[in-house]
Amino acid sequence: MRSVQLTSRDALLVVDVQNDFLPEGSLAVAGGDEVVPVLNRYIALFTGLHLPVYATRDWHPANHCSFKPYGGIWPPHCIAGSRGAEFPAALQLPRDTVIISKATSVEKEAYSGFEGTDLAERLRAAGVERVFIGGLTTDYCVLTSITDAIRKGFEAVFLVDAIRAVNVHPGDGAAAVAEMRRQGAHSIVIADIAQAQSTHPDAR
Ligand code: VGL
Ligand code: ZN
Repeated sequence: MRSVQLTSRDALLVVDVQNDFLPEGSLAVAGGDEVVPVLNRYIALFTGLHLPVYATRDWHPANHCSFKPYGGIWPPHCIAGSRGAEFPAALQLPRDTVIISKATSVEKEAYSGFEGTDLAERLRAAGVERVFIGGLTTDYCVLTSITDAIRKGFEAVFLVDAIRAVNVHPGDGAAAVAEMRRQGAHSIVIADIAQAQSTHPDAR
């Protein structure tokens, strides 16, 4: 998309931007911290137009099945209530952000923010038709959230400048981007959001 006009049917969904996915965290994602300032700019644009912001968080029990000691593939991360599960202090989520916790039961993995949550119902109840998705990680929770958003009837847009991949296998992130496009998701960068008109009436 080259230029997007935000409307009252739009929402921002910040996926799993949590300390454990940042470079110092237990499941460190390369460049994970770099999404924070960019997401802050998206957040400012959405809140400036009184559009809702949603944030998912991985919120695992300490013995979650996705953790290596319990048969999973990941180091323990985002344990509910821990420091690592918190949103980074630099992430400027608005006070009224709708927080969606996921993968909260021991025996179930859930990458998508829609899986095992009421996210779709809450978006629909708010009149949302198009969801702009950024955060971590491109190849897991962003990809699966885009897939589910489309499957559940939303228009889905991913924020290419505000996502990073864990890349368990090299190229996973690039493959996920291609897959999201194949599924019909559009992608934008921050400069694609039309915003100049309101602040600079003579901007062209
Ligand atoms: C995620 C790996 C494990 C993610 C969550 O948020 O993409 N990745 N749990
Ligand atoms: Zn997880």
